Amino acid sequence: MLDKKDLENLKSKAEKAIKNAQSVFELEKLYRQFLGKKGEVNQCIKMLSKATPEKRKEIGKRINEIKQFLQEILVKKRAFFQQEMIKKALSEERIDITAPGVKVERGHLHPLTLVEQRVEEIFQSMGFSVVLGPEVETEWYNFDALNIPKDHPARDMWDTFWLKGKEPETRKQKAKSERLLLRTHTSPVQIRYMEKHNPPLRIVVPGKCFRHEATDASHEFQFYQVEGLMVEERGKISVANFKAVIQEFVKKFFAGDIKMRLRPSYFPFTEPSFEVDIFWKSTKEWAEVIGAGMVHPKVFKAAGLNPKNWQGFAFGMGLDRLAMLKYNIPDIRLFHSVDLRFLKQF
Ligand code: FA5
Repeated sequence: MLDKKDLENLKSKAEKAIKNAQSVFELEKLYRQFLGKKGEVNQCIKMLSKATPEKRKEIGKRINEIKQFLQEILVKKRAFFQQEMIKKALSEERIDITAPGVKVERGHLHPLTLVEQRVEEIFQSMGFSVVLGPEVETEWYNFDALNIPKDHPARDMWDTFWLKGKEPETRKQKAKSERLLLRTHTSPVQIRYMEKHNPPLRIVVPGKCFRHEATDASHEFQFYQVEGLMVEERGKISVANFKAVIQEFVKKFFAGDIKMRLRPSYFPFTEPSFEVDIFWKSTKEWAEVIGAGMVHPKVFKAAGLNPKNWQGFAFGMGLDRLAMLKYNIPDIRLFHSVDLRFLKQF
């Protein structure tokens, strides 16, 4: 038979268990064990039916007190767990607005692209248009039309990557060889452009060139040139114009005093020809940067223009060499080294 002592034992057992509960889940289990429909408190209530009326009143009252008490401490404990969870979440998810942000890394342009853009910008400001040409060229455009015939010793100036393809068959093809190669310079675009456009004209042609040669600090087998071509009516343009344009370019490109010299040279497609050297302060040496000259009459003829009417100058500058001078880069091979320590400096 249920007596007071059993009730007090139940109360202290439940109280202890609730106070020691370690989680909400445990608490829910204890609720079911003591206060649920089939829980221990309800069991006691059921047993009351067998008690005498006085006892039922007395013990019933105590059971209700205990039930209420257990419900209260359970609610308190549940609230405690909820507070703990909120505190934990707040401390973990706290946004510290004073903490320094994580810098988003932005990509940037390759130094050769930066130099190409700057070169284009300067020539555009002098009225030149930017024109492109194919990297895979025919023998005719790369050599013959530029007055560099087969078996001419001048061809040795340009060690060539030849591409597999059809050997010339028809007479037309023989006259204008369609043997394919990787262009060794940007000069073939002079012919391509003059075939389609009547002078006067001013163009610059940036682009990739390829030469079958050993690499060193200033030579790559793949590098960039910017071709320049300016054609006017005969008698209206001379070497003096070339010098003025190049001096203006160099002044703007290097933004300051830079020593430059013109040296006589030889190219089959210009007459007279010269080389432009720029003084490299860090090595105290002259660097060969631009090949140039007055367009050869045979080049005009090959492009379908009458050299009696037209005159002009052309030049081809090494873009990589310009970049080396501008940024003081000691070795041309760094451009394609994919070395982030190098690239991140620009
Ligand atoms: C030429 O290629 C001529 N087509 C330039 C020219 C154009 C002359 C129009 C007259 C009229 P050259 O081989 O010197 O010339 O090359 C011109 C420039 O390209 C050089 O001064 C140099 O700056 C660059 N260059 C040549 N070969 C390499 C190489 N292997 N690696 C890096 N730069 C090179």
